[in-house]
Amino acid sequence: MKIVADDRHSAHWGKELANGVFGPSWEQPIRADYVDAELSDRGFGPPIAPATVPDELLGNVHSERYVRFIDRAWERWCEAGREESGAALAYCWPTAPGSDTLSGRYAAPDALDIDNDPIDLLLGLFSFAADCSITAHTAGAARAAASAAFTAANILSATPDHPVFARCRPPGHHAMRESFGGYCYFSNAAIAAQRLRDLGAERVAVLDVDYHHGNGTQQIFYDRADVTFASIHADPRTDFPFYLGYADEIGQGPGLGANMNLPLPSGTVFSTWSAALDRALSTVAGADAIVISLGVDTFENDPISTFRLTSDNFLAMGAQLATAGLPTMFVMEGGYATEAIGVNMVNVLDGFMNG
Ligand code: OKP
Ligand code: ZN
Repeated sequence: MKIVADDRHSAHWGKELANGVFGPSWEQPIRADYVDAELSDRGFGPPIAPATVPDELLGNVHSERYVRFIDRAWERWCEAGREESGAALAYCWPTAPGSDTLSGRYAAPDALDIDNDPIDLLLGLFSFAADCSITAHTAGAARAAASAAFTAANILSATPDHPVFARCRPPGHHAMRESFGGYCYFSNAAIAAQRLRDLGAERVAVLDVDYHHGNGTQQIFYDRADVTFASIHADPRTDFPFYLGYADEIGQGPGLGANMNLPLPSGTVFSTWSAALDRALSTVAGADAIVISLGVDTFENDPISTFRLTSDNFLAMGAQLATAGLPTMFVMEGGYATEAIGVNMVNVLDGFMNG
């Protein structure tokens, strides 16, 4: 398996509003260090340095104005005299008028000015959750993660028989076309899927096994038939992102039938989870390539999750994913039991290769 990773993530450590307290995010730099160490210990790598994701691709999967906002937000925050706070956070969000909760699309003003409109207006417009903020090094890290996913897609396209793992940080699957949240800024998996399409794959599947619903990736492809999205996750009635991820979200327009959500209850163990994976695999069958959004926050000791997968279950998960028999790349998403994330993440890769 080929590994794509670099260290530009390390200066990004956002703050999150959790339980009324604005403090350090669960999504912290050491997560990647544990994964890198475990990869190296178990003979994966050495890591390949990513090529830079083109602005055109970022602006296509997201939008040019959103990418510019992510690039400029910290400077705008500092211009407002708030550098001491350490992280830029929204406090006012657009609500019902003109918004469409299901698609995640809302009517943003056309004449937005990223350099001059109030930073609080822009932060609210371009985010959906207060667990996610922007620091001095966020844009660089988010671009590096997107670059890793882009590069992994390039490699997979050139050598489809060789699986690839993009060790992305920050994660991506919550990032919508024009909205950050859930520790995510750019949808790394969507960028990889679009890149595979651009390189000639006719149908790409994104399979999201993170504990949380991949609302961003879903939204980006919701009306498209060429990218199928399937996700196994905690019931959004009880877990983030709450407002998307229900089983009746099945795509729309040309994308009708190309979206599958498999929400599972709190306390889910691997036998149940694995049966859901079989269902998800049946919908991705026939794709030319598969992008797996790999979060290991389904782990029994994850501090913000309630599923009960064991470290050994991740080996079995990898082996089960391999039964799809498709050109496969992995994009790293969540996992917050930091000291176990390396073992759990690499167990999936090991099970996939050797299961
Ligand atoms: C990102 B990824 C609890 C956490 C609030 C929600 C979870 C974001 C998960 N205070 N943040 O899907 O792993
Ligand atoms: Zn997650």
